[in-house]
Amino acid sequence: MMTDLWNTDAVPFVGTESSRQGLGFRYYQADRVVAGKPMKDWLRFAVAYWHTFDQRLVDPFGEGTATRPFDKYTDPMSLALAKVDYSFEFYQKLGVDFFCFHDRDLAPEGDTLRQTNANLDRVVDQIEGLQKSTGISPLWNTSSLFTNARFLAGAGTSPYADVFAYSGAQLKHSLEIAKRLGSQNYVFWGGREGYENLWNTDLRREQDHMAKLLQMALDYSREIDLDVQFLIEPKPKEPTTHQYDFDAATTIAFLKTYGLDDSFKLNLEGNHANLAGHTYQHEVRVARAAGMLGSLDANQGDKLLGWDIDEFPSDLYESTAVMWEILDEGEIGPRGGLNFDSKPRRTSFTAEDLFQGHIVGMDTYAAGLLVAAKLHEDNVIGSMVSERYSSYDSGIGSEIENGSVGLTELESYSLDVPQSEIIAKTQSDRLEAVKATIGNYIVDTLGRA
Ligand code: XUL
Ligand code: CO
Repeated sequence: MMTDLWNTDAVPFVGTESSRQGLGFRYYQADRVVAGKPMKDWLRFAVAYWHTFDQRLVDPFGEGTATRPFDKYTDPMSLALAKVDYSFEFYQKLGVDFFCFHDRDLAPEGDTLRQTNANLDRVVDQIEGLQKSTGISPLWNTSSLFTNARFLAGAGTSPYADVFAYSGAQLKHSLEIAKRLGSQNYVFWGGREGYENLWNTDLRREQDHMAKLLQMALDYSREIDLDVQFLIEPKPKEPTTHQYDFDAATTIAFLKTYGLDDSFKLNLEGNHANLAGHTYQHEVRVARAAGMLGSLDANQGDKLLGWDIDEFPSDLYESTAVMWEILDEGEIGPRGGLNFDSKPRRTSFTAEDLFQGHIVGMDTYAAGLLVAAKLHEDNVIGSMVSERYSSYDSGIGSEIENGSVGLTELESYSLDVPQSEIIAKTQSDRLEAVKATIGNYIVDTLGRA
């Protein structure tokens, strides 16, 4: 179907000859095999519909600046249908196999849910047709249970039962769309599932209600035989002062409290990790430790801004760290991928900037994959970490791990040992050298890529 709606060529691979960034991939080659798998299978890139096709680049102080080739459509339904054509050509030109969307990204709301669903179904018909002819499909979809004014105090956690009811009804249709379009995952980001202030909040009751909504989604997915991996996307704050899915650890505890941990995994986002006071790598590692890594929203924040600016990722140190985790895990998640929950800056307002942002993001993660593969190949991290914990492999360490000793045995083991002997069992972590080694691997690996 490749027409020329965007007035842009398909993005070529240009390699690393020139250091100047242009509209070509320096590192990403879909079929290049790295650590036993083609790059496209490690990375499984997805384009976020809301940022790339809907976002006008507004901020709290200013109107949108974006210029898009579909701006000529003024009627909301004609625009919605046209955008689908533009979106599929965009995926094809970029060479990505997946996209992600909220229900409300696709079509305008009507006065009733019935009318809204009818608008949505027309657009989904169009998507279904293009999926068939291109093979491009949703990595995940979700329901926007936070944009409309009815969700001012939350959806599943709203104090108003009619809003909860509407949320469930809206969610039902999103699950049906997931089935129809063959989404691989279904995401819940609790956009307003938190509180502004504790004085007027029944925190326990709100969390019980949230768990109920998630359970209803699981029940209905069984009823319609929907085969998706359910994901929760943690974020600590914004829009509410405190969001219940604060970070990976809090979300895991919530899922375990309500017995939902077998049915959900996590979709982790770089900028959200920073807002929670964590690195992206931390969030991925916490999810891995709990066996709950599901998928990734690839973006980054700004060190100087304390809000969710969703920049395209360009930080090689961060992408190396994240891809190291993924290589160590063997995959992003059973059905995971890298969704660019990213938008160009407000000053980068042209259609070409949309391509440029994705190219930079894809190259940043492809470069991270190359560096991480080399770190794995040379067993740089693995040998350092196993050496650091080797005292648990035998003697008192293995007795601690296998549970054959208690405090009494530890006391007799330690009571008369001189301080100097205990201190002599510790070693320098050489952390400065470790950090420099990662930097050296980035420079050296990419220099030879
Ligand atoms: C908001 C955010 C969302 C989710 C999907 O910060 O990340 O776009 O990814 O609702
Ligand atoms: Co996100």
